[in-house]
Amino acid sequence: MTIYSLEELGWRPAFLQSLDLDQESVDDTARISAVHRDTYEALSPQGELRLRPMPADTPVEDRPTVGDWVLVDTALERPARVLDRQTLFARKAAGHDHSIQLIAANVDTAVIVSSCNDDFNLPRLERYLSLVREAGAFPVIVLTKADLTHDPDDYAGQARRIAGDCAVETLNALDAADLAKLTGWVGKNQTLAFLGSSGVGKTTLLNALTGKDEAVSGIREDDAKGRHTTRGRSMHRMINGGWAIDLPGMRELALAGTQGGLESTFGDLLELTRECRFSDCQHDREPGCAVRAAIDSGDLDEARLVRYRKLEKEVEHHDASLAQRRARAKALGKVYRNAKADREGRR
Ligand SMILES: Nc1nc2c(ncn2[C@@H]2O[C@H](COP(=O)(O)OP(=O)(O)OP(=O)(O)O)[C@@H](O)[C@H]2O)c(=O)[nH]1
Ligand SMILES: [Mg+2]
Repeated sequence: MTIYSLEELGWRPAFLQSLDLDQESVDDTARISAVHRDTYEALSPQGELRLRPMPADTPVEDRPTVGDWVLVDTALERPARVLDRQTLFARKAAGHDHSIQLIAANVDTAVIVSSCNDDFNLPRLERYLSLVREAGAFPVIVLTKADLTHDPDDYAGQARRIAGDCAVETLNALDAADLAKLTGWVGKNQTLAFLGSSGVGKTTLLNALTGKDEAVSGIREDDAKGRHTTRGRSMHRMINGGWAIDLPGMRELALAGTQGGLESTFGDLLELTRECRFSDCQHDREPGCAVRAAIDSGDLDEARLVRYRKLEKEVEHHDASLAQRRARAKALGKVYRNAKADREGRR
């Protein structure tokens, strides 16, 4: 068993701020390296730990996800709490209750993986970019399977048009020489995570960077969809130092509370809207509309405006529903507290 120092595990001085050093010790911290249904695996300078789940009533946001630093309750062998996160990937959980699902935490670089085949999809790339920018991580778009197309540059060109200042690389994940295109993006003791649909080569890339042999499997020939080979979330040491997080392929990525991420992903478009004559311009037929002018001149793809509106609506809807849900929960909490106070004769 290899033991890693706090620094090697990705510890940053900023995490100290979330410890109460009078009562809590850095020696009791650990980093979550895998999340299972009923246990967590964690790494600390003391070695590998297996931790029990937190109490069932712990809110989702307060439960650890892969990459999290936790303070360990050594007596109960479970995380006592999660230290403040530097970055957090979260999405709207499936279903209608607007709850959040945590994906990974404390990631420095997010590799958004798609392939030079039918998986390639600009709206999806824009979703991932918004998620990563909202999380505060550094995005890189990697288009795998460049060896299976005649024109990888065409895919790269399309991605670059929506990527802003995010780099776009095309590569063959099975070719070791191509991996140099990736390693430049990962600093010492930093954490990298692979995001993308099933079958795009996330685990293939992770295996190449870590020397591990995690399961990969072929995709369906007819529609290039993967088989959801990776089921869990786990963090692995890379050969050159640092950590790589493998995640299951995402079937859908519904955005939640990513207004800021959306704004930076569509910065070019928002810049244009500021040049419109009317501040409340809807970019339909108003005179002096800079967005329409850019569409007419071919500088802006109209589809990008449509996609922005769709995502904006999605995020606003989620935020509004969440605010409503919180208000209801707060009101309900007040009812309970008053009822309790009544029972105890305090009112
Ligand atoms: N030719 C070629 N095959 C690739 C490339 N990248 C990945 N593959 C193959 O694509 C298939 C899927 O790769 P995985 O690494 O399992 O994909 P994944 O993204 O981890 O998929 P899930 O775990 O299901 O989310 C495997 O058969 C890989 O060998 C590439 O750049 N070129
Ligand atoms: Mg995988």
